[in-house]
Amino acid sequence: MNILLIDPPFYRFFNYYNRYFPLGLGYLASTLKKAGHEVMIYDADCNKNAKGMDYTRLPEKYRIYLKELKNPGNPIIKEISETFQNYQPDIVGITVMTPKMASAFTVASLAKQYNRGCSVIVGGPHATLQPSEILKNSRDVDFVINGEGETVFLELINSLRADNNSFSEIRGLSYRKGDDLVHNATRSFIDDLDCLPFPDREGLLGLDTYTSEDMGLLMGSRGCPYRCSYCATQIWTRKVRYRSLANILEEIRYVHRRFGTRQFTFKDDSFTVNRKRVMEFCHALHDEDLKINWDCNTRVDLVDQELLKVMKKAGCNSIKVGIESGSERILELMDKGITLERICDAARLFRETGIHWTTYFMMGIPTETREDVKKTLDLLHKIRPSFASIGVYEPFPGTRLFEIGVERGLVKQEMSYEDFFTHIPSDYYLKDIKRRVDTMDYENFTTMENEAKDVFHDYNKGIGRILERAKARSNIYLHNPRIFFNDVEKFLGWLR
Ligand code: B12
Ligand code: SF4
Repeated sequence: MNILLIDPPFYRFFNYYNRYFPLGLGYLASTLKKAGHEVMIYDADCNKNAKGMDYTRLPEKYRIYLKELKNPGNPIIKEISETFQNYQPDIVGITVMTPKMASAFTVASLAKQYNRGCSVIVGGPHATLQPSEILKNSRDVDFVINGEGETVFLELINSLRADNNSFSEIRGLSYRKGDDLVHNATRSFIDDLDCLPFPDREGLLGLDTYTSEDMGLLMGSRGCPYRCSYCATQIWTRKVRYRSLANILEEIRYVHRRFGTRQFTFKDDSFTVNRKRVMEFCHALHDEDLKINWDCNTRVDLVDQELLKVMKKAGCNSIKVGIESGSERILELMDKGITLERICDAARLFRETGIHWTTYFMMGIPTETREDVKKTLDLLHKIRPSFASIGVYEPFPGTRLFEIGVERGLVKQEMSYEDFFTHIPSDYYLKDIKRRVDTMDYENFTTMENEAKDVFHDYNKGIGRILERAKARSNIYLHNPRIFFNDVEKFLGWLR
């Protein structure tokens, strides 16, 4: 049985930079291969000739996306159909984050056009949160898998291969039985992450279009103990499960040797949540003397001077943190558990240590006012991060802020199929697209949004910012000039 795993196209429709190895599909592929199945990964969002980079401007182009999804002559749509014809899958697995739902439905429909008999299975964060909505909306989707996918997907594939139609015992699976929807019991999480094979990077179609850095994505833990009210990380639990350090180092060594990777990116939710472990990891990595760099995400309340110094010495050249807002009131509503004082302390630590740090901000939270947004802009200039981005809040199902939106009449619980093809992704789940916040009208909000994005764009354009980033990445530029030219191209696209 041929199995094709697909990350649906999205950024590619706008020619935006997107070359991230789909880690989740990589884990599924290696698990299935280990059990003797035939699998390929098709990253249909991989953009070989990307130009754009300023993601804050992306929503302005979403209309093109909705139009092109329905255009059978679009080169991306054609490429997907051709890939089905060439690879002849019996099973198509699609990964989906909420903003990619219309893309996922489109891929499912193309799969059924290629062969009505092939099974279409959807998994990933959005599938975990809205299984009923997906199955109700599309007859092209046969199964939805909730949560951590490795074991449940393998059981489903084995059952499909045996052709025994016995799905009722497979925990974590949702499907249709006649006109009814069946949701099997949930599945417990994998205890020992070391038992999973490394994600199957070699299984990617078009492997040579990725840079060595693209191959450097990895995850050392699953789960996050925090519960920020906007964050859709429910796919994992509050209990953090860790891979052993030996297992992580082995993957790093392997990827370094196989792809020449010198820049690794940890996609753990909060990399420094266990300080002792990070210290041990840094010492072990330093002793390996691989001359690699790495970056990670964490929180401002999970760093201190000693830790940052040790991380830097072990090759950490960039840290990303969510600041979200300059308004204490909004931070509280976000359940972020951080204060403005803590943010300023962390800013000082990052500057003193000389680590490149990127910050994420948000605006458009229900009840947010112009004064709150002004506080965010003031905070940006006060803390002066190496790079800063701001996005408009998008309500994701399964989050506390989503429920607050529902209570305030701003957000609806479910979307229809038509909604996904008539609403741009940043407006998903809004009851009225002209009512994002309940404190100001649409025109005022849009003006404020554009002003805020301009402030961030101008901030990032500063020559100091650009040099700071180049300095942080000088090691990989020296070893791989292609990455330098990629960065220049990304930067020029972003300037436009
Ligand atoms: C890396 C990453 C990205 C990369 C994507 C890289 C890639 N191609 O995978 C980039 C930077 C592009 C990205 C962008 C965005 N991201 Co993101 N991202 C992540 C992050 C940090 C790690 C993803 C990952 O690799 N996880 C590790 C693997 C092992 O897990 P996984 O992918 O979920 O896969 C497992 C299961 O979900 C399941 N599974 C997944 N797919 C499938 C498919 C099948 C068929 C089956 C059976 C099972 C299955 O099995 C896998 C193995 O257990 C997660 C946070 C997290 N901790 O997961 C957020 C996360 C997925 N992102 C999120 C968000 C919100 C975004 C953005 C909207 C942010 C923004 N505002 O721009 C954009 C959306 C882009 C888009 N248009 O779709 C949310 C998703 C929310 C949601 N409801 O969908 C998450 C959960 C972060 C969060 N805490 O809120 N992201
Ligand atoms: S935003 Fe970060 S810290 Fe907060 S719950 Fe999500 S992953 Fe955890």
